[in-house]
Amino acid sequence: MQAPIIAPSSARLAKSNSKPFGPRLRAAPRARAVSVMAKLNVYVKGDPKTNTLLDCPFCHRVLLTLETKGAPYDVSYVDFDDKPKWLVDEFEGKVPVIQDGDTKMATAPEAAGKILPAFRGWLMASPAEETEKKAAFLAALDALDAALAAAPGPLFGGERMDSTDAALAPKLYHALTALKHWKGFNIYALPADKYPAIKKYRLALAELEAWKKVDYGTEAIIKGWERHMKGH
Ligand SMILES: N[C@@H](CCC(=O)N[C@@H](CS)C(=O)NCC(=O)O)C(=O)O
Repeated sequence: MQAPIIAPSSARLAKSNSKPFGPRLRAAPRARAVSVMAKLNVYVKGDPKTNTLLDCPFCHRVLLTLETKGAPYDVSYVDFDDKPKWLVDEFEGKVPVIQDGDTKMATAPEAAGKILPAFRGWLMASPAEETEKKAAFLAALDALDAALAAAPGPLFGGERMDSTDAALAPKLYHALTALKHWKGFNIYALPADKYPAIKKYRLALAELEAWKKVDYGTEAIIKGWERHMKGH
């Protein structure tokens, strides 16, 4: 079998993977920031019998990021012909899944990518769909809060925006503005323990010069969605 492409890490990957689905690593401390958290465990597409990394570009991305950041991590190889039940039940059978202590999550882009479709789904829901679409949006927001809580913080990119932030922040802005206007959904009216990472995220964004410079304002968002809702 071909050696993994990421040669320097392969020895470490293999060594750290003696028990692919065995008992968890030591529990992570409560804090979630990358700089202080316990070693992450990344579930990737691979062959657990030979500890070989296989061809998943999404896993590859996560591994490259961790390597580049120099963050310590373990790897668990997932045999696609014999996936663990939790992966199928909780993550549609998809990798990568990043485990931080007891928390398992899909990648940040995955959590971030669900916000816009879930928001549109709720905004445009027919009365019969309302409950289901609202629940789907709240689930997407929960997943985003968990992903953000595990990020360097307050942004995915730390103090500066990275490409995930640049893609996500405008969509989140639209979602929270339009849902407040049309559905009366206001995260700031919820208890403090609801969406704490998203609240921090938005505060941090509002302080950024880059954000302030190209902010078109909530009225423009409402006008824009008003047109979409009329079918434009
Ligand atoms: N949007 C996800 C995509 C993950 C994904 O689609 N992974 C593929 C492997 S490349 C997968 O696990 N597919 C399940 C299968 O083919 O059984 C991400 O960015 O992490």
